[in-house]
Amino acid sequence: MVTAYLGLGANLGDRQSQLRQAIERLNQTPGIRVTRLSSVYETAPVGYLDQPNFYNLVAEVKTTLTPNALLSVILQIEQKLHRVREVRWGPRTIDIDILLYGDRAIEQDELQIPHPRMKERAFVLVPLSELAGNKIIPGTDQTVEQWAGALTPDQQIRRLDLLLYPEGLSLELNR
Ligand code: GSY
Repeated sequence: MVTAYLGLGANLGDRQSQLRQAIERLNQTPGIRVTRLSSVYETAPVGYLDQPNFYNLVAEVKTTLTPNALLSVILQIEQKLHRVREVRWGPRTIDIDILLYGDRAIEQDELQIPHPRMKERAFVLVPLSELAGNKIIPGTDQTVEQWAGALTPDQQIRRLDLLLYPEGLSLELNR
């Protein structure tokens, strides 16, 4: 069983619902258990700027899947949620990135872990700090919190007072 951290983002349609559906599908997949969620943040787009703000969060999962099997589950979930991705870096109903997978470092064409751009992104480092601030990012000698402290202040990010799982909505976390 490996602990992995996934970055989730949505900026089309009902962003809260997209995130919730993605989390539920992950948690329903054999070999994946969603164990903790960060707060949800509203974040200004990075990269391609002419698009709506994102809702971002990080999910901690425990998994028996290999990194490549986890990636293929993620791609299926993105497709099922009708991800629209006409512009590279452009708007999407849902985007799920594998940020960290245990302490592994992986360099394949289709899969790089740690996620290659995570160290510069407030929308990743700020929510990830809530769950794994003391974790060293493999391939570097600094923790998630240290990387977060080195971010430039220009990236707009706002923690939302939003409960993704209000009472009555079922996600059997820690099952
Ligand atoms: O890599 C994730 C997709 N993405 C995002 C995102 O999730 N949030 C923000 N704020 N900007 C982004 N640019 C891209 S690409």
